[in-house]
Amino acid sequence: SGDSTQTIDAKIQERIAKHPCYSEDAHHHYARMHVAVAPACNIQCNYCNRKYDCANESRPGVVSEVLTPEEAAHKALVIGGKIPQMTVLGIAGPGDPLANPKQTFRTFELVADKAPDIKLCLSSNGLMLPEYVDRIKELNIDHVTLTINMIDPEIGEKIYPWVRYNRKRYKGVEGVKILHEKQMESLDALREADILCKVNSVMIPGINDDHLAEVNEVIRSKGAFLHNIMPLISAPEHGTHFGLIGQRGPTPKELKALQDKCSGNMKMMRHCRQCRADAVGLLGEDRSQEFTKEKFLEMAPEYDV
Ligand code: CLF
Repeated sequence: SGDSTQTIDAKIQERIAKHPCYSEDAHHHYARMHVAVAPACNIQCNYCNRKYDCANESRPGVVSEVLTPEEAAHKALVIGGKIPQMTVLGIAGPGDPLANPKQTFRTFELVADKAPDIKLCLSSNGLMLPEYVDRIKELNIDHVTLTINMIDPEIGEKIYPWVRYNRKRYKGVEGVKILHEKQMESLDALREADILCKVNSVMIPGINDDHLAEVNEVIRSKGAFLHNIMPLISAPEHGTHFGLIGQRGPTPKELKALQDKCSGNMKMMRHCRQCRADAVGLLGEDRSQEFTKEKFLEMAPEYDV
C-alpha cells in the first residue's frame, strides 16, 4: 500500500517498535493486555452497547469484569511474567478511562513501579484529556488513542445523544460541540507534549462515511501519528442501537476504499482487531479466559525486568 512508502523518523520508530497497534510489524511478535478498570463513561454513543474497548466499539461476548487498580496491577504483572512477548498495558474501558481517572492512573502507577519496561497505553474519547495531559506525560504514557468520529457537530449529533461534562448533561448539538472542542484541544495537547497519538474512527455508513476523509485531514494537520478507521460492527445480537434500527456496517470494500483515500495523507492502521476491554495476547488472539479474576488472583506475579 501507499502507507509503507512513508518514512518514519528513527526515534519514533524506536518508540513504536514493540507496540502491536502502532507498528504493523510489531503485531506479529508483541502482545498487549487490557485491564478493565474504568466502568463509567461520560458520553453516550448510539452505536455503543457498553461492552466496549479501545475503540468504544461493541463486541460480542461477556461484559468485561471490572477490576480494582490493585487487582488490575496484579493481573498485569502476572501476565507480564507469563507471556514473554507482552510489551504493552492498555486501559481502554469498559467506559472511558479518563472518566475514571483515579482508577486509571493508580493502575498505571502500580504497574510502572514494578515493571517500568511495560509500555503504557491509554484510549479515550478525549473529553477529559486536556485536564490530564500533564499527568499522562508524568506517568510516561507514550501512546494515547483518541476516538474521533466527526469534526462537524451536526454529524456528531447523529452519533452522540448526550455528553456529560463538569457534572452536567448536555444533550444534542450542545454536548457534541463540547466534545469536539475537547477532542481538538486533546490533539494539540498531545502534540505539544510529544505523546504519540493514534486516532480511531468508526465508519458508520450514511452517518460519517463521507465525512471521515475530512476528519483525517484535520487530525493529520494537528499532528496525529496514525489513523485507524474501523468498521461499525452492527448486529442486533450485539445490542447496538443502530443495529436494532437496521444500521449496517460498511462492507470490507467500502472500508478499504476509505482507508486508501486517506492513506495518501498519513499512515493508516489496517490491522486493528477491535479488541475488548479485557483482551490479552497478540492482536487477534484472545487469551483473556486464561486470566479471569478467579484464575489470576491465584497466580503469583513473577514479573522480572
Ligand atoms: Fe490496547 Fe488500543 Fe493501546 Fe492497542 S488496542 S489501548 S492502542 S494496546 Fe489495537 Fe485493539 Fe485495535 Fe485498539 S487492535 S482495538 S487499536
